[in-house]
Amino acid sequence: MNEKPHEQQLAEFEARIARGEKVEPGDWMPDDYRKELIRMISQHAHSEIVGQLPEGHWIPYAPGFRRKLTLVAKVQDEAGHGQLLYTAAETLGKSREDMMEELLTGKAKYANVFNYPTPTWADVGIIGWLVDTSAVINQSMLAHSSYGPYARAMKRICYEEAFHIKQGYDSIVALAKGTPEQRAMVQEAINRWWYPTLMMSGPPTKLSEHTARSMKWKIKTKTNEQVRQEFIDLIVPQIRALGFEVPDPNCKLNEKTGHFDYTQPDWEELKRVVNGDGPCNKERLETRRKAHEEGKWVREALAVAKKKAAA
Ligand code: BYC
Repeated sequence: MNEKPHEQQLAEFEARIARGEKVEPGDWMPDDYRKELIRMISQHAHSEIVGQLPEGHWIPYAPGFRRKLTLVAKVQDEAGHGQLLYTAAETLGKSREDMMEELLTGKAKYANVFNYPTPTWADVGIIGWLVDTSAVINQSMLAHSSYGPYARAMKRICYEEAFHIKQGYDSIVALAKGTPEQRAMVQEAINRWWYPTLMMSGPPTKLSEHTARSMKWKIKTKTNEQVRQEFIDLIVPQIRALGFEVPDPNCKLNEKTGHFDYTQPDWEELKRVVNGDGPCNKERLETRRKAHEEGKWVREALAVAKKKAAA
């Protein structure tokens, strides 16, 4: 048992963080650090498994065998990411059952973007291209997080997500080379996803409750705005290179800053959507509840096997 006074433990913990050391599961950590990580990692895990649904919906309708195979593989990867992240959160003392309960009862948050519909095949490509690009920029930052299991999970996840971007981009390029109707379908999907994707990086610092604390302990190493700006600076030239438009008349390269200016998303919409009132929240949770119910026999079988092994 560690008998050191709390102040000393905290000072030693913060000195380790300042030296760039990783914090590991059995190490002493402040309660707020643990809580902050559980909140963020469990939300992230939920985002992965709810994030399977908008694209998963298109698996039966994917145009052709190769596109279907790639989409199946991508959607399966997201389940694997959820698995890694739930395990990382468990190392902090939160049970998977509790996390699942919070998701299925609507108490937990997950990424705003997955509460929007995917009415056309182009939406699937746009998720891979835009949403996954935004995710990778954020997650490459989180790969330097001070908590070892989270940082290591991010490395693996970013590797796979980078491939998902290619999958999305490739299907968009195919549509971009297609008929005027196919190009119009892409432009409409860009219009639908632009602002939700900008919201994905989180609200600006003045509205962000957690950024200051997360950055102090290097859970995050960049603000939400920094991550969003990196995304915009990378994606705007790509969108324009394919001959599509960014649906924001204020989106222009600012010669002074070297970055693109842009119109802020509607932060009230983000609040509504992440608190359960988006276009697809009910449908997404319903689908997850059904999947959870259908997987009950697997959990029961595993529990019996575990009990037998322990006997
Ligand atoms: N969506 O103080 P703030 C993927 C919440 S999945 C939902 O700035 P923070 C993929 C926030 O949680 C990858 N909620 O918070 C999967 C907080 O609420 P609580 C998803 C949001 O944590 C399948 C409140 O608003 N990535 O790539 O400093 C298929 C105040 O916000 C959002 C991650 O999960 C949002 N966009 O920053 C395809 C990355 N924004 O907890 C692709 C990990 C804010 O106080 N998470 N909120 O009730 C993060 O990096 C950060 O948690 C956020 C928010 C940037 C999202």
